[in-house]
Amino acid sequence: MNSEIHQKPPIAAIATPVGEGGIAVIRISGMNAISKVSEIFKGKDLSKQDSHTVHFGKIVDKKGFPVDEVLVTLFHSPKSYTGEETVEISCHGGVLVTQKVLETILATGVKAAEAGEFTQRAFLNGKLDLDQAEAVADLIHAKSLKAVDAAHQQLEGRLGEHIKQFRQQIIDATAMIELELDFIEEDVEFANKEQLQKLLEDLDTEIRSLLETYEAGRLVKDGVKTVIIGRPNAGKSTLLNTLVGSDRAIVTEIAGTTRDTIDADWSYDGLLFKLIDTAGLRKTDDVVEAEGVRRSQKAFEQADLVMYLKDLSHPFNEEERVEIAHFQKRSGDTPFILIGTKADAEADMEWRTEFDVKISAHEQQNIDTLKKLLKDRALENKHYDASSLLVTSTRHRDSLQKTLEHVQAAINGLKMNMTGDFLSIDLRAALQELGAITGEITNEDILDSIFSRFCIGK
Ligand SMILES: Nc1nc2c(ncn2[C@@H]2O[C@H](COP(=O)(O)OP(=O)(O)OP(=O)(O)O)[C@@H](O)[C@H]2O)c(=O)[nH]1
Ligand SMILES: [Mg+2]
Repeated sequence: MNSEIHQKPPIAAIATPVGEGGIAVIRISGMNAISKVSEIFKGKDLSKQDSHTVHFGKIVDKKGFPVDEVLVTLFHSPKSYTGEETVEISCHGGVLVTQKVLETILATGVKAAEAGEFTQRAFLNGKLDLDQAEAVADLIHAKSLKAVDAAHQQLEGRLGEHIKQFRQQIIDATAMIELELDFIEEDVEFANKEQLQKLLEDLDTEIRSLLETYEAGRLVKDGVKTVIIGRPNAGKSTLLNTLVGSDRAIVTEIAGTTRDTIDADWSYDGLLFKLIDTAGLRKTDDVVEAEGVRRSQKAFEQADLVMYLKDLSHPFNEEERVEIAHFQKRSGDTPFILIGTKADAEADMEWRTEFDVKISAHEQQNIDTLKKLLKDRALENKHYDASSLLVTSTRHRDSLQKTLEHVQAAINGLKMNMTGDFLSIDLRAALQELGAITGEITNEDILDSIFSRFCIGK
């Protein structure tokens, strides 16, 4: 990491959420941040205090009127989040008082921070790699405990470690090639060809296995889009309500009650499910209902997990059998769970079929079994291991994918007896891609799009 700290002009922002609370924190970072705060602080002389100390005093405006009683925490450069001189003012947590403290500091000529500007400075000062900075945003936006775990792993630098190891392997390979290039005039046989090939093939395998975690990583980070489909009156909305534990959707005995898709977030065992209740599937002349059915189909197509519900209180008809087979087939690789509902009122079925689970929402039968099944099926065949690192970002996945392509090109080149200088081109391109993940090689656009995801004050 870069140890050279560059201090930019100071910026300030409210770092805590807007609203009423016990305290709020305003953060100021940049060159002379402490002396800027001293201009509006009545208490000890802050310029004479040590780093990592806390001081009680008052914020006063230009005319000397008190704004609030506060605690200020001082961080001398480079020992702060951004690496710059930093002050955190803890004031009373009212919306207006917090705003007033911020305005008072801005009136001294400190600039209001942009979204993610503190973290961007931390990155530019080498306090964090780019993937770690992204993990900070993921942590803030995490909506499930598993997403928090995944972000923590990345923040601790576990992805960075893998990338560094891959880079080292490529550098080793390049060194072997350069050795060959040095002796090319003397017509020396490429002694380490097999060794080089093995090194690159091992790298290929390792990148692949990291890439394979992306599907699970995406589900853990964004949640599992889980669609509930079936005929009208199958008990879809009842199941949604049962899972989320509230009357989110309207339930009636009238077939065709749900007209539009209804979304609800539900967490189970640390995993977020984005449940989507849909309009019952049937042919209809009702324009509104027909649009609802079209939306059900669309939700089905975008799902990560499908629950098809069949009302067990009615025997199957031919149309239903065709429909179930059709959806099962169209699900392809997306897990499809066939659920029998209203098990408390089960009718005689002529057509025996294997339900994954039979439930009764009214009598709470097998609801826990269903919940567990949802989690197992959502992550099955996704190379998910609770303790291992997951690739969760499309940006990282894309860079790893490109790295893999360059490594494969080098392997192919080697097999075709291409000369070392050709192989070096591919390996250098692979290094570039890996560098983009940790931020050693970046461009402005990427940085802007990454840091704009942050909230102001982070
Ligand atoms: N006996 C019994 N009835 C149930 C159960 N679950 C739902 N029902 C009833 O089935 C009827 C339809 O339930 P809904 O949840 O509205 O069904 P839906 O699939 O959302 O129906 P549409 O929105 O019209 O497509 C209601 O009268 C529910 O009370 C159950 O476990 N047992
Ligand atoms: Mg419904």
